Amino acid sequence: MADDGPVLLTGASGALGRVLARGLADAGVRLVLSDIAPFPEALPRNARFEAADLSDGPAILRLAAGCRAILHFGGVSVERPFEEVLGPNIRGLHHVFEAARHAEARVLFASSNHAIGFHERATPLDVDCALLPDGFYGLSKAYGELMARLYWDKHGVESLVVRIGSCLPAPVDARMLSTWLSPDDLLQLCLATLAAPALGHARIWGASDNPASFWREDDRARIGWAPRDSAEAFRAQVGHLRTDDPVTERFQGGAFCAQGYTRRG
Ligand code: 15L
Repeated sequence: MADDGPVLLTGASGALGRVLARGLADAGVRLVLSDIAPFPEALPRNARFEAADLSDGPAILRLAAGCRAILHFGGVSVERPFEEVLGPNIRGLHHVFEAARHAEARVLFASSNHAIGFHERATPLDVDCALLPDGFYGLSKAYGELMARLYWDKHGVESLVVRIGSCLPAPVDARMLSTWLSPDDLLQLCLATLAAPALGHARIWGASDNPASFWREDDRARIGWAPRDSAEAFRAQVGHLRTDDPVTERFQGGAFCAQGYTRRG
């Protein structure tokens, strides 16, 4: 993809957003950063910041105008009541894809393993597995994945759906030996998404090269990305860190599945 315009990064003030803003700027990407919260550190070079609420359609259209890509990391990122998820993750997602359509920009949609969280850990999954959201947050990610598909089929908006596992500096429990995505592998994925000559609509598992992964086939070959890190290096530190909650330990989504769980049997 020709470097003929800046890239809009939503959710720029969050933990992942800040890492990506720095890394992308260091790689020479011109950035429009946005978040509902102020950017809490010095702006990277070649970046400007504009605060915006994802629920504000005209603001998102304005921000994306002239951008070649939208890296969409904004919105609610943990399980919350439906009414709190609705504005940023449901309406906001529509605004992001409408903005991409108008700007003729490609989209990287940061989905989550919580779109498929109710699959059992013992069941290895390919990326085309059934969507089994584990809460309203996961449901909004499943909706986002389908939104990406709709905008490709109907409007030709290119997109990469990344079903992110656990993107933290290091795994913090045994589950993350399966789900961890290193921040550097994520950065390389964003750069590959921007560089891919043709993206079409692709879906990949956002996880490092973890031998204990729950996940198998996806579309990564199409964008030329291969993770370089592995959670296995942390096994000695976190391999014993399990909960005593059977729902958390049974399903891929872990503690998100157990939140508000009332099913008997
Ligand atoms: C997510 O989607 C969350 O945004 C993050 O906070 C982690 O909890 C991660 O999933 C996970 O499943 O570990």
